[in-house]
Amino acid sequence: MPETRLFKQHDVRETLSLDGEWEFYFPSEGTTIAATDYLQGDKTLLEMPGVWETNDKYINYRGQAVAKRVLTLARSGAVRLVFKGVSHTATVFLDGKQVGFHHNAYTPFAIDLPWLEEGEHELLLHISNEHGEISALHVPNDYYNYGGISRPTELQFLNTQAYVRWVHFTPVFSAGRWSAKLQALVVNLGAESKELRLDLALAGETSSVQFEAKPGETNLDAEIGFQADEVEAWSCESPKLYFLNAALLDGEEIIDDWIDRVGFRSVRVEGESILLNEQSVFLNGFNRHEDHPNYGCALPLEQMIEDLDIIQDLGCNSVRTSHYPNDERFLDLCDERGILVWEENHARGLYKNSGTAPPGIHPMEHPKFREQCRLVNEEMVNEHFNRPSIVIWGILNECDSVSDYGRSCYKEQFEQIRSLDASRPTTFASCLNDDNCQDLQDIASWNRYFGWYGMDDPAIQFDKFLANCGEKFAGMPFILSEFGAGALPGYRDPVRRGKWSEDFQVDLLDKSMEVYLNHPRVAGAFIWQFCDVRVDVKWAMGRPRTMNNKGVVDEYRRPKLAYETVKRQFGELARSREKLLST
Ligand code: ADA
Repeated sequence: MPETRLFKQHDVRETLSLDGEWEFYFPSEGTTIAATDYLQGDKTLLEMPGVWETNDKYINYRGQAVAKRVLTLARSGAVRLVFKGVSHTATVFLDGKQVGFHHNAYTPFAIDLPWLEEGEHELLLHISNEHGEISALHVPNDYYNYGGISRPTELQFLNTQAYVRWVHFTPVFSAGRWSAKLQALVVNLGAESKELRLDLALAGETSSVQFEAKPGETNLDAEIGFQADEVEAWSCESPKLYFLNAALLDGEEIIDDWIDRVGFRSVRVEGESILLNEQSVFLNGFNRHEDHPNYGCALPLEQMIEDLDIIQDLGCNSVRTSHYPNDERFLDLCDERGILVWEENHARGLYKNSGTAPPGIHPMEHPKFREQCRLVNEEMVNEHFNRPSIVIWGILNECDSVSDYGRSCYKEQFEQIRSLDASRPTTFASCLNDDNCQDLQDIASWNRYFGWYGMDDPAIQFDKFLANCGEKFAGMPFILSEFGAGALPGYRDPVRRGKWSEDFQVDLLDKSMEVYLNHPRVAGAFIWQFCDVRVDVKWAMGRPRTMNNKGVVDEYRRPKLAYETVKRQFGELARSREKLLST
């Protein structure tokens, strides 16, 4: 089984997994470490993908480390170093020379090396999970910023210096037939132009493009049309997937290839509805962090499978990747299972005095904020472009959507996202009543904790909220993007003295779901949250166990009392919608 995806992305291009044991070198307490003299650090062997927090000695370590691996090349040639995720800032050195840099744990990056001699090479990653001027997005937050090579890593051997970077697929349905809009990116690492051909194959149809590959990047457009009965739509009920094959030829020789899996589905908003394949759909599910005590944020595939088994057992058709782009294997599973995904960029609660920055400091005014958001957005959309499961692009969860400056950031990012992909609706989850950005998005989404932050009754408060704020998002779909209650695992309080018991969570979720799953103005509802997760120690006072305890299962995925309530409520929703569809 390939490590980076659930299927082989290359038959011709040779790939070598770099997962497994890495040497880590940590500086002594309170100091830093440089890649150039890493040997002065304390050496520890760690299994990657992984995070150093799973080693008790480093369970609370916030700082730098150097990870080392020796590469052995059986032949000289061009290679690509592909990192699916390093948490959270990586500077890459090969044989003592810096060859790359990447910031953000949640998006992949790759380093192209036009020529590497056969034999042994020393690969070093200088990794930091520090807070402060290094990052505007990895800040002390209501989830934990881990340290390590948190997602799979591989070495790719290129046959020549030209390769297929990606082929973006956009399904188009018109006049009863599907067609595929294809946008390929070919990279030539050499100094000379080459006459090449790109052969594309999808669902039994093909297309070829003869072109001149100049040094650098070449963008190619193609289109493939299908007869009405040639392809089956991708849907929740029938998530039909097709392989998209790209072969790069020099004359008649295939010099590189690139394979992806795609689905034919359309998604758009119409009035207050969200339409999937022209059918109105209600998104019901969970907000899910990538977090587990045994793995940190570096969840193995089997944990992703268990999480989705639980999510589907509870009757969900949707997941929100709160609050960052997710592992590609998780998205592959959602593609296979017909689970609708709201994927969002990396940001949470970046507004003044929200606790994500020193008091009085505006976290979105961090000098690196706009550039780091721009890169995350670009990497998220470009790398996850073809996932049929992703039906919504989200940005900036509960950030400053009030001030003129905040609005300029939202506007800039929605424009960027749409310029990269105009085929999916956009949204952001707001929590500020004087929100000033509702007109910038396609879908309105609000986090509302009636009954938790305060003792309000959701039934009364939600209608009051719509009366007060509904004008801001009139005419567009509305999603309840977060609602929920904290429950300490094992704390039972049948007499309902107050909050934090599992009984209180049962009552509030039951009452809230009764309102939100049946309200005519609501097109989607996501419980906060799937499982309990570790939070930064600075959040400990409001987070017993230094955890966010609003999971319906605990951090080990052990069901709380509310599990059965959620399953009943989502079950009733599914039955009522089936009835609706059958009439
Ligand atoms: C916010 C935020 C979540 C989480 C939640 C909570 O809505 O978007 O990340 O912090 O509140 O648990 O209060």
